[in-house]
Amino acid sequence: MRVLAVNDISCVGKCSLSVSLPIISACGVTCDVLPTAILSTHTGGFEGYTFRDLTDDIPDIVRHWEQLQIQFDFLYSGYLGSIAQIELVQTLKRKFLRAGGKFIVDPVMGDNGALYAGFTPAFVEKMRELCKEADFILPNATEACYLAKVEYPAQDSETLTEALRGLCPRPIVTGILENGKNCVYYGDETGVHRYATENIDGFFCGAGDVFASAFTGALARGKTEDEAILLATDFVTAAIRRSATEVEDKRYGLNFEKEIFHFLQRLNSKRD
Ligand code: PXL
Repeated sequence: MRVLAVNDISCVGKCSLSVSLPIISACGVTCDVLPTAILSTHTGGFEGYTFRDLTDDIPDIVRHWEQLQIQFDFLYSGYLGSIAQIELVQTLKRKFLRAGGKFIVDPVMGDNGALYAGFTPAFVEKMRELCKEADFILPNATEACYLAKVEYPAQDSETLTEALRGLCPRPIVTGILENGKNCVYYGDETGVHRYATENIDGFFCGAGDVFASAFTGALARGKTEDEAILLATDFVTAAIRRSATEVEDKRYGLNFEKEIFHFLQRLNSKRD
């Protein structure tokens, strides 16, 4: 199995490709990468970060891959820096995702009710278009509200998830706080389902990327969507639990590394 991860490289801060590569590779799946930008750190709380946009490099990369006739089983897109990059991902899907391959979109745009630095309503509109081409979308609660055009926080998570089914057949909404639990709501043709886990206070940049990478890796290993959601949620929860005490400055991301082993034990167990 071969995954193409399209995401930025944030040199420091453990998010995006810095977490996708180790997690997807550890799943026993090839993780090829297309970096969309290189930043000195992610944008979540650091001042003065650098940002090199790699959009202009992508057409030559695409041409070379066309010569090699590369095909991917999974296309997973994360942080995209511009509308032009969303259009490039649409091109990548057309050219390189094999027939029957799966397209997973993590519509990285915001958190805590607000868009991240640099994102605009026009970007949200374009991201909505990309979501319409996806097999799975993985918004957090904030991104789900922007995509569904409802005020944050949504009053009813089931209705929110159902509304997203108008964009994509399988929306998976993460980070919904309900009665002291951290919930994932996900929808399919049979309805809307919920997986609730322990909530641990504290915001960690990159948690969504750890979830999306583990979910993609587990799907690529042949797990069902339900199984992949459970495995990815439990992995992120364990990493957050550990990081709540181990990581003083939350901007530096999750200590997910020591939880990979347990995640893989479950991934590789026949019973899961
Ligand atoms: O984890 C999401 C993310 C990815 N990439 C960059 C970010 C963020 C969140 O802030 O800034 C560059």
